[in-house]
Amino acid sequence: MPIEARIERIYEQVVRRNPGEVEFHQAVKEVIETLGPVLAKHPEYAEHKIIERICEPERQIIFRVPWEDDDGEVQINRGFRVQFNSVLGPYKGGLRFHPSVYLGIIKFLGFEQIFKNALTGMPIGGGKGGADFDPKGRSDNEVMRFCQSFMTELHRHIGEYTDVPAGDIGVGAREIGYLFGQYKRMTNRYESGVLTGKSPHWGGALVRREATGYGTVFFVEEMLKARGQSIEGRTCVVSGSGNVAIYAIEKLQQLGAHVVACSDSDGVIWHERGLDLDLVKRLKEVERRRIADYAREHGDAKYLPGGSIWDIRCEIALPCATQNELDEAAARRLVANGCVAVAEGANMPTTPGGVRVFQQAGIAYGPGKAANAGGVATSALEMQQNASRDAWTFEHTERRLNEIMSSIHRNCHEAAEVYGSPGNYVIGANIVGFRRVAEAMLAFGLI
Ligand code: NDP
Ligand code: 2IT
Repeated sequence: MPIEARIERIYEQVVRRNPGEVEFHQAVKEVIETLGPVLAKHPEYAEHKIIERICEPERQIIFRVPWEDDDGEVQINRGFRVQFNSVLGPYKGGLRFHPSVYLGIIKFLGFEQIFKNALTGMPIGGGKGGADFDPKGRSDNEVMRFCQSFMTELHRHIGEYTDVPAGDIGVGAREIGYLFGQYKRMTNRYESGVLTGKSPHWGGALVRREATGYGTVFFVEEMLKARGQSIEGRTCVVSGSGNVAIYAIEKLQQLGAHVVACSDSDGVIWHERGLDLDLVKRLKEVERRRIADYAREHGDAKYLPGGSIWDIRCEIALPCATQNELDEAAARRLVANGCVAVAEGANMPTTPGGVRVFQQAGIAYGPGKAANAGGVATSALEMQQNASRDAWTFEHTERRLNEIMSSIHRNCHEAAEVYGSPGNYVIGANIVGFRRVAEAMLAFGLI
């Protein structure tokens, strides 16, 4: 059967076997439609049905999470952990707490994570988890009780050599603390390496908090360097105002860029003289308020309720909020306004139509599995420090992160050239990640 037809058939099977999981279908399609040239060079991958096996998670766990709210009412949520692929190491990937979570979201994230983690070159497999719990407006005590109930089930499925969760949307240092406390209580083991993103006061790595955002900016630096350009003096917009967005803005500012806008799910803040990052941090990290409140403190900033951040003129755009937040029309506006680089701090934020626009325009486009891999890579550095009971300095860890992002960029850039699509980081990232996983799967026999 011709390779293209074979890939199409695999995709149809995935859709049929996983009905309604549209984000998962999208993520699978985006990867496998770029693998034709690899299958042509390596017929053994098709013979051993490597792609078909990768598309089927090794294990999927769905569980009830009952908890009591502050009014004494019982609440029931649904918890997930999808253990997708463990040929390169223990399952590794974050937990997302957001009301939109269902199996299709967790599977898209877990699938992406396999290739992202392979790209880092570190010994980590791919997994993802979460719950349809909405932390917004919940008290610390409610979040704690939810996390305790979630971990009461999850603890039997994870471990430092089995599966190592971390944060994602709605899960930060506070939640990781409650989850770790309950894991320790359930197992009677101080097993630091079972979770990453811990506070540096009790086993967390310095730089893990900053890593995804910083890493995304390091990736932009590399993409621009490859074109003889740089970040300094550029006007930038960063969507979201959570963990990834905040530290992407911080690194952009440190490198001399001018960041004029960020957002949350309610609206956009546009501050032409440059964002006041200390205020964003206070509003979001400390007080857990809405980005609209930024404009109350800076009269010259504009708040655009329900607005699109991609309408704002910029040279560098970093989507750092959520999936499918940047569609084809938004991509056209960015290109028309002179944008030269887009790197995805979020997972799958650009729709397939948006990606096509960037590629046709020839701008530097870094897909999430390459551009945001600094977060999980630094999680792997945290695991390394936990295993050796060591704690590295901020400077050392940031240098390691920078080296890892450069090497991811170099590998993607080279693979894109070798496989006949120079400058195409989508093809480069998919091929490098896929080949590492495929080679290990071949070596391990039929598993
Ligand atoms: P946070 O929860 O810290 O922040 C999420 C931000 O995105 C908030 O500003 C939130 O706004 C906004 N957002 C979330 N969901 C939506 C939505 N449905 N529509 C519009 N805006 C939304 O999460 P992170 O910063 O950790 O994660 C952001 C992205 O980065 C995600 O795609 C995540 O998968 C990805 N990522 C995260 C990594 C990490 O280390 N944390 C690593 C690699 C990727 P609001 O407060 O209004 O909901
Ligand atoms: O999407 C991601 O890479 C993350 N949320 C981070 C995963 C991790 O294990 O650090």
